[in-house]
Amino acid sequence: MWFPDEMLEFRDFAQLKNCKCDDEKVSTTTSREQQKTENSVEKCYDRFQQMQFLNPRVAQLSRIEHQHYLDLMLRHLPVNYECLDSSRPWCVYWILQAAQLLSFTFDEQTLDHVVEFLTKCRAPAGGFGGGPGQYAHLAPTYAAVNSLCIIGTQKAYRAIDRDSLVNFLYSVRDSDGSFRLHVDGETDVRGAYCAISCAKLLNVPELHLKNLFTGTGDWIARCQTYEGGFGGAPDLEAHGGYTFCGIAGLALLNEAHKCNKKALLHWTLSRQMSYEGGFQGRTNKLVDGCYSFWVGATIPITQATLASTDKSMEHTLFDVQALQEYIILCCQKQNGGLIDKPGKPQDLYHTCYTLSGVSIAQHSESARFPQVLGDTINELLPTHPLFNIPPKSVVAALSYFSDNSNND
Ligand code: FPP
Ligand code: K
Ligand code: ZN
Repeated sequence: MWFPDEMLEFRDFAQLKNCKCDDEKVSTTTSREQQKTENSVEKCYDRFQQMQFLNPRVAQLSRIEHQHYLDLMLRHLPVNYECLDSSRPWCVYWILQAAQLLSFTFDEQTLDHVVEFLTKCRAPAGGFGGGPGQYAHLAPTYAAVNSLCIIGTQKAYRAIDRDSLVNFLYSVRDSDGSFRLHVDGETDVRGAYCAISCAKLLNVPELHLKNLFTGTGDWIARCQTYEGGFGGAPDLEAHGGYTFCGIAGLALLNEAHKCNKKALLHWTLSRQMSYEGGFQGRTNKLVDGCYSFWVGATIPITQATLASTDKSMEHTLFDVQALQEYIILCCQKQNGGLIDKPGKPQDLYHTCYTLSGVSIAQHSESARFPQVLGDTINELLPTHPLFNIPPKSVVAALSYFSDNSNND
């Protein structure tokens, strides 16, 4: 139990203005974009300072509106989602994960329909495709497995054919331990992470884990760059999305020692923007709400791998208050859904990953109570930083798929 007087208060935004970008009198496209973004964020912070006593709702997460948005989207996607036709299990996952963070549950019949839909996405030779009849691909396989484990019913677990899924994982593994996203497809660290995450969550037997992931930790470690973050593949630019995949993959394999953890921590902490409070995805780029999770989760994961040797790792090293300020004051749409940055439209991906990041910020502190900013209504349920599904769903899946169960 925690107490309201231990809640985090919003900072003094007037004072914060000193942290705005200084282009040192050299105006470039990058510095102009940065200033434009800071100005749009400043408007949100100014509005909050003017309104907070008149309308306390400006400091609140609009739970009802977000729930309504997610509910509507699960039933009917608007036509502009056509470009995500090969990512339909992702849409399902983003909705289910965001809803559970808000403690919003769908009725049983709806969830049964979701399970039936994901079953249709299953490929005959194992794994899931992006829609019914599509080829198996590691990304929708990860999204489908996570979705079914969030649903967590017998029906949902039975919709995962673990044996054929393992065969699919072998079919996309290369001899150096890297993974292609699909047969004959491209190789990047998303592939390795999705494969590892599915295999670990489904409690795949040790012998398969050994055969599937021999060399994978070394391959992932090769994706770490001189900056400290990870690129999509060896010799590519460090980026928050791939950095999450890299360290989460290594942590799940218990091979985090293969990368430079101190350099990684330094790089991730440097991604938090001094004025905006949210994270950027790479050096010299703009703040974006989705990195609240990709970078936000990387920090406690990396700290946990350092924890046994370093006392200072007991406290979250990023500014969990500033991150929540950015999401609550700058990334909510009035009619529901969350966004990348002010001026952008809401979408499911950003709704999932902004809320997931806020949950990480609130719960990763080893304090007795969650670090909730502003109003008690802003408290979200926790998420497992390595899988990004509820911790209780991880425990339940591991138990259902334990070796001695008769599910195969
Ligand atoms: C750059 O976009 C983004 C990428 C190159 C990919 C990022 C990767 C992820 C988000 C991870 C995906 C993870 C899984 C598990 C599938 P951009 O140039 O539009 O954005 P930026 O300016 O913020 O870099
Ligand atoms: K972006
Ligand atoms: Zn984004």
